[in-house]
Amino acid sequence: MLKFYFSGAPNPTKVALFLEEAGLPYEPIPIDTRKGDQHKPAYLAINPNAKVPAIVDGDVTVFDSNAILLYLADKTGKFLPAKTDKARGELLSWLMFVASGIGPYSGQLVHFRVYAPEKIEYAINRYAFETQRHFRILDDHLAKRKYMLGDAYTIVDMDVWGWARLMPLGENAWPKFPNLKRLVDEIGARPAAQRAVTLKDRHKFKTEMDDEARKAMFPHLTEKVA
Ligand SMILES: N[C@@H](CCC(=O)N[C@@H](CS)C(=O)NCC(=O)O)C(=O)O
Repeated sequence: MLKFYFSGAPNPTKVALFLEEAGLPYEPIPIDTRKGDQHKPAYLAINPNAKVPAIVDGDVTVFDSNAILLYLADKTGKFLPAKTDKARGELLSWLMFVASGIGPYSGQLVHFRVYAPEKIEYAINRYAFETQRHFRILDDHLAKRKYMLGDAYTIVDMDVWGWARLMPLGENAWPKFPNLKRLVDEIGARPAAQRAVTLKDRHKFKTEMDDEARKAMFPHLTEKVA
């Protein structure tokens, strides 16, 4: 059975959404990143990047949420747009937009706002600005179509939902993105999304951000590079 290495964080949750939507049988394997499971040799053999999610599907290993969504969609033929070069181009463009823009900027914004030991105004504003710019692009795009790729619900919508549902700019920012809100609410109401979000409750993940968690997740705190 497909093994799904996960935590309750945004990137694993969008893969959980696909697995639940597609009805694929899977074995969820918790990786407690606040306890340092991501750095254990057995997990590094699966994902050398020491992050979640990852999957092992027979003799196939895939890491990175965006790569996993594409792999699973191609494999099952589900949640993909029409089989045309034009639609494939749009699919790849928006997947990479989420992978290289929405994900990293949202993650760094949360890092500098919530976890950084010093609150650096420049860094917070830089990441808030870029996060807002990326979400505005999504919102404008969704003003003209129901889903990211048109009329059909695809892996790009799942990819967007992963971070957008947590609105890293803060709940007060939602009025700026009414079209994105419509999509996030619609997906959030789907039974598969509810199962994806509550998957983490089957395991007792560590919640404290103590020294052990900081060492595992923010190793730069003790290793000066620049
Ligand atoms: N590009 C990767 C990013 C993965 C990522 O940053 N995962 C976070 C959770 S959302 C993680 O594993 N954090 C633990 C750590 O940084 O040690 C993906 O989309 O899968």
